[in-house]
Amino acid sequence: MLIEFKVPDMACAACADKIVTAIQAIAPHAEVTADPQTKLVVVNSDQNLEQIKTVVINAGYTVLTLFAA
Ligand SMILES: [Cu+2]
Repeated sequence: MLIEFKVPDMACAACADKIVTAIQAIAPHAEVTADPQTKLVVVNSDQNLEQIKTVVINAGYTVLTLFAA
């Protein structure tokens, strides 16, 4: 499943790393890209959308879901 969402408060590379690490903690095999410039996070994983959202929120960020398929 490909999930794309915006994280408007992802300000820098450290934020991006934190988000990627948080997602990979529950989905070790997920392909995750996080771009602080565009604020876009793309996750390719079998992990449930709500669980991915929850870990990003728990890491201290805001999640705006754009697309999941
Ligand atoms: Cu940052």
